[in-house]
Amino acid sequence: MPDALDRLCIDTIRFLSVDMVQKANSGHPGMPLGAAPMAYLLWTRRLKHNPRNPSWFDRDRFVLSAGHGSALLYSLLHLTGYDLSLDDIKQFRQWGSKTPGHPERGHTPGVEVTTGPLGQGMANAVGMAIAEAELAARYNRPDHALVDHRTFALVSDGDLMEGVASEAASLAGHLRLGKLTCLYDDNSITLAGGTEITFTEDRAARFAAYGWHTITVEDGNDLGAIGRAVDTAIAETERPSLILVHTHIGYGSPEQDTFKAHGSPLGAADVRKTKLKLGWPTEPDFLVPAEALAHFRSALARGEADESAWNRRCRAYAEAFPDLSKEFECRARAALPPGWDDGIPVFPADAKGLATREASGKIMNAVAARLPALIGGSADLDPSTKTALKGLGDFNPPPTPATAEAQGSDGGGWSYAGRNLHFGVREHAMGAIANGLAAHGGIIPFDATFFIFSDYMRPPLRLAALMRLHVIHVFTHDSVALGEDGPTHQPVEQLANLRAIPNLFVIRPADANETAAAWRVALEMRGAPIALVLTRQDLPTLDRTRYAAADGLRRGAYVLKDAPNAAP
Ligand SMILES: Cc1ncc(C[n+]2csc(CCOP(=O)(O)OP(=O)(O)O)c2C)c(N)n1
Repeated sequence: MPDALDRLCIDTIRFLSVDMVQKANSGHPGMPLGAAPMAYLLWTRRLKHNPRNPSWFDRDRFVLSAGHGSALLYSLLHLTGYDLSLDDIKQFRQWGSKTPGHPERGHTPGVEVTTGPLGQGMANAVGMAIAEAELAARYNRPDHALVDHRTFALVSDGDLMEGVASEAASLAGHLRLGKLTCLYDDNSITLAGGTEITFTEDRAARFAAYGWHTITVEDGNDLGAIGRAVDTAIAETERPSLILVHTHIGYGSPEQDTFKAHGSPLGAADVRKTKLKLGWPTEPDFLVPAEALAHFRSALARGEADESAWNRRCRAYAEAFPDLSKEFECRARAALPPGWDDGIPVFPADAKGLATREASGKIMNAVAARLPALIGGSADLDPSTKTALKGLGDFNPPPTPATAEAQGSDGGGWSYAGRNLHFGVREHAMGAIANGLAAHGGIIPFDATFFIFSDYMRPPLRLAALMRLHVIHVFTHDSVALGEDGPTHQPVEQLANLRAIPNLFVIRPADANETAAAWRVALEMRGAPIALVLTRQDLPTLDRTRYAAADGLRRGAYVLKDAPNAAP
């Protein structure tokens, strides 16, 4: 059981969160009340982070997948010393504040991803764990662990009910992402009722079947048990871990264990009752006892020491492996290496021409060797989307007899250093995992599928646009010339649909040289996702000595050829 200081700190999180929701008269008090102990333990004893530098590359990543519990995250950020003041906390859910209703990447220091649409964060976390595994495999050397961090996610019933979480968890289990740990706030309550009316499968057995390691903590207030579970998860390097922590939504409040505690302020009278019940002073609101704050703020010294130690490791690495170090540093800065585009082909004029998917595949393969950050794959469609990076390895756990003989290799061996991601037929998770790869940093992710199946990816497409993530989507089999598959495979409204998403750049090149220009735009882009919409059928390659240059595409539209007498 927690000692007095632990208890004081946990209750500080609880009541900061409750007071935030109460003052805003809006928000979700139930989850922070129940999940505060696991959050406290993780953030003060296990999470490697530096509150003074939220973008430190080798920090552990923490994703609050249950974004409605944002008050919990803001409490942790404030208390451990991020640039988020008590005044910011008091402005919860107000227009223009740093503490919006759901966590927003790029808006609040320390928020890794925008969450709120349930299930997405968990899949983002899978992407982050893939990013870490790839970077570690490519750059780490014996005695030089340049990349060595974990990904933690706090997930709820709603997260685990969403299909995207199942897709992502299935892939994570297959990939044996041992540095991924999900803490599941297993409280048997959702927004509109108890889980007994909708969600009764054995979750531990389900995740075990995906290939996860599962641990159950019977009492979500038992810090010792939570700590042991997290340590067991960390020690398990071969499988991702799901820690099922039994908690009580709205812990200590008159609404405890009811769905009423999920998403409504407790009300002044019940806030008071809850404080009295848990032995907390009823006044003032937003109380942060000095002793608790001092304890939380020890994260600052720990974080600075951890980051300094990493900086020393980076210097030693740079001496031992100067070329690799430069390459890593370039990736970490999200820069394009000099000469990255030297190999982009110029396609000669040709009346028959080629499909823009074909041109795209040639362009990708022409730049990939010089651009190690370019990593991605398709939802089981590379032969059609032409997105395989040939000879650059297949991302999978280190070879086993099964994978050594496996079909579908793009060449270059099966390992975590492989740059071809095989997403399987999982478009929704593919999009969300790509967001996680981009949010992690060091990776320019691409994904690919038939244009029609972008419909299966709309939630992560929209979130990437909101988060300003650099993700490249390759959508092929555009137009009526998609082939013989019929109306189910026919994109009709998809182009207008994607173009309606603010901050998603949609490019539909008209020939091979425009495809090259489109890939330049896509790779040089910062702070936005791009969709390249490509054909299955051949398109004539225009004669650019007679028509305007293809890089007019950069302007969004350009005059290819003036009408005679300038009268179209
Ligand atoms: C995709 C999606 N659908 C619906 C919602 C609305 N919503 C917010 S929280 C929630 C469920 C809450 O249950 P749980 O995840 O168990 O959280 P808890 O009640 O334990 O806080 C729902 C349906 C959402 N945020 N995202």
